[in-house]
Amino acid sequence: MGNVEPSLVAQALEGDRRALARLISLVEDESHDAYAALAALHPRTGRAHVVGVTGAPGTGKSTLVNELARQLRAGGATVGVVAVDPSSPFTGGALLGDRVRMRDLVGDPGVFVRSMASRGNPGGLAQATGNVVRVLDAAGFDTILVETVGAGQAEVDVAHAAHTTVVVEAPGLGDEVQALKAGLLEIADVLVVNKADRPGAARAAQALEMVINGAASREGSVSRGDLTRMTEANTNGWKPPIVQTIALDGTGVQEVIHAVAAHREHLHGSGLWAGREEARIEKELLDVLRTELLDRLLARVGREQVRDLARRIAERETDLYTAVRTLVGR
Ligand SMILES: Nc1nc2c(ncn2[C@@H]2O[C@H](COP(=O)(O)OP(=O)(O)OP(=O)(O)O)[C@@H](O)[C@H]2O)c(=O)[nH]1
Ligand SMILES: [Mg+2]
Repeated sequence: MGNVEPSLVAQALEGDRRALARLISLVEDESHDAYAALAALHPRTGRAHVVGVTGAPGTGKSTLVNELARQLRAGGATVGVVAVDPSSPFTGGALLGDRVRMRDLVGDPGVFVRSMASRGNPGGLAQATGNVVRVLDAAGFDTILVETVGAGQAEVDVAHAAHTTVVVEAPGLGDEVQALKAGLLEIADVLVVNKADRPGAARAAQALEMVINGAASREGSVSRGDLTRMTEANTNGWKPPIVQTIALDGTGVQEVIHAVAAHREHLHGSGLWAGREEARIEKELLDVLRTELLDRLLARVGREQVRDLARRIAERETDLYTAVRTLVGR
């Protein structure tokens, strides 16, 4: 471990916000110092409730996360926010949402907000986000909200790595159930129809209700594959509640908080919490291992040889699998 790290970890855990911000930057970059810091933090992790918030662009995720943070805070909980989204108003670690409401949060030691770019993390987005969440967990934040745009698979994976996944819908985006199209419904533990002040919210909620209940098969609007996956997702005895919200003024947000808390109780009560933790850790372990082994191999054989083999495959001198065998050895 580098000289500075032990004190940096200690300071961050004691509530020094600048140390916390520096520690987060350190683990985002996945340097050697980062590994040491993460090892030191590990025994203190595993206490936070990690809540993923995802959905189509513009559905109001950031606004909802702001309001969730504010209302959770009002209830006495401490809250960490990780916004994985370059277009997020959480730019530069500052809360720039609704300024009047945010004034309640700015300067509050019980809230910490961090935004991160969705590109440019060496070990991938999931790994970098996981590391940032671990730091906030160790620092003692009760709930950690992770906002991602449900656009690409990487973003969806990040949201799904949470204990509880909230999928946000909104009416008037040209599609009644956007989350269904994006493959997000099957990962939803709580469904939010935001912008309930707009026409079409009740209809969107009804459409979701039908999908959840499987009744939509008769409407012909949902494919059999979607339904099968939904049913499988629900065999653990949890039916995702559908909550209508107006994130702009906080309407319905307490209900989301209750639904999220109920899901946590469900995970604990059914023994699923430990199972999810282990599955998540196993996946992380494999991801890190994959990155590490690839790095080692590339350090040994060199990029040049990989490029050369790619050229030879393209020219039909060799094939993909023979090339891989050549690279990894017998
Ligand atoms: N009418 C209405 N507008 C809302 C509501 N919640 C959010 N908005 C508005 O919707 C727009 C998008 O809100 P954001 O919170 O940035 O949405 P987002 O899902 O985080 O957007 P991306 O991160 O870019 O995908 C903003 O103009 C918000 O003010 C709501 O409940 N009602
Ligand atoms: Mg956003």
